[in-house]
Parts: sequence; C-alpha cells; structure tokens
Amino acid sequence: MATAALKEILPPSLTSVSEQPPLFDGTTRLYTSYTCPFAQRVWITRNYKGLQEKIKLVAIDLGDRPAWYKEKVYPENKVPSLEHNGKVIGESLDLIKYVDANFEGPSLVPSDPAKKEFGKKLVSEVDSVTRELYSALKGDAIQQTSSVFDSLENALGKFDDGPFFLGQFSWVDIAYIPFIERFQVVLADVFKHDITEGRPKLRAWIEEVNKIDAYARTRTDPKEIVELFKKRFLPQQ
Ligand SMILES: N[C@@H](CCC(=O)N[C@@H](CS)C(=O)NCC(=O)O)C(=O)O
Repeated sequence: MATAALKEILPPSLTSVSEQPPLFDGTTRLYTSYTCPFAQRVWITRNYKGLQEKIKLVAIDLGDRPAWYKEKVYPENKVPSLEHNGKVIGESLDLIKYVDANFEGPSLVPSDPAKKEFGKKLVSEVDSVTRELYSALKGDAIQQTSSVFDSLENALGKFDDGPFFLGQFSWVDIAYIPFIERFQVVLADVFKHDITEGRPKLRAWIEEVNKIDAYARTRTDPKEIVELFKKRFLPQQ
C-alpha cells in the first residue's frame, strides 16, 4: 500500500501542562487545532501536496492553551501558525500560498491568467462571505444565507472544465470548504435545510471535494460541529 493511503495517526492536542516541542530545530511544524476551520485550510494544503512527512502537526487545545504557545511560538496566540526556516508565520490564507510556493507537490494556483485572476477575487471575498454566514445565524438563517450560497453557485459556473471554482481543485476550494462544510452541517441539522437544494453546482462541488482524501481526513465530526455551533453561535437553539 502506498504511504499516502495509510491513515495518519494524529498526535494528541497539547494542553497547559504539555511540554513545548523544540523550537527552530529544523523541523517544520504546523500548529493547529483539529476543529478550527482556519487551521483546516493549511492542513488540507499540507495533505494535498503530500507533505505529511515534511510538515509535522502540533495540535493545541485552544480551551486549555499552553502558555509557551503565546510566549515563545506565536504571540497572536491563534492557530494556525507555521514554524519554518527559523521563523513562525500565521494567517491561514497567507499560509496556503506560502506552503504552495515553498514546498513540493501539486500546485494549487493555476497558471491560466483568467483563472488566476478569478481565484484572487474569490479568495479576497472569503472573509466577508464567512462573516455574512456567521451573522446570518443571529437572524433568519435560511433566508439570510441564501444569497451567499446563490453567489457561490454562480461562481462555480464560471469555468466548466471541472466541478471546482477554477475547474480543477485549487487554493480557492481550500479557502472556502471548511466554512461551507460547517454551514451545510448546521443548516441541515438545526434548521432542517439543505443548502444544495436547487444549487446543483454547489452540490457537485461539495461531493467532489469530499472525494479528495487530503480534505476528507481533515473533516470534523458533524455532531461536534453542531455542538460547537450551538454553544458558541446559536445559544438560543
Ligand atoms: N485570521 C486568522 C484567524 C485564526 C483564528 O481565529 N483561529 C482561532 C481558532 S479557529 C483561534 O486561534 N482562536 C483563538 C483566539 O482567538 O484566542 C487566520 O485566518 O488564520
């Protein structure tokens, strides 16, 4: 069996009583949390490029964070962050690009200029898209998320040479999927609403992304997603 097909054993999350792994010893480390959608972006990137051996996962328990993480590793005290070449850098969208540009493996940014440009536009919009989704949870969630999903349906129609935003799987899919995954689960479970109903391209996109092992391995258990959302974003439910 090829190495890539073997299921990776994930290291346990480090807590306030865990010792700090050595810093700047030449190992590349992705500080992450298994349920964080931002960190998931970089985790998918690492897996897709086949960097499981090159980039070590260091999971942090965000509810019981080790003090050394803020003090010695990443003063912003958030995940993800990447320790590489004697420095630690953060911000998930920057990290997708950084890992893509600085490591081997299939490229995540297409060379076609039209795709490149559309990709940049979509990624520049992802933060406001996700903000809109989260704020919709405070009102009529189905109605207020619908224009977001309609615009994704529309964007998915731009290139017809594949089911992904730029035709082939790219950094754009990675930027969006952790959040769309969560809202699909929550809207289905809590609001009994299927976000792919009447949106065939969105449905096909989600199905195809789920066939990608590099992504599938990073998914959070839907039950955990629902619990997390109920606690944090839907206290009224
Ligand atoms: N803009 C950052 C956001 C990262 C972020 O907010 N991560 C959350 C976990 S999902 C975190 O570390 N929160 C801890 C905190 O804010 O103290 C990125 O894209 O990487």
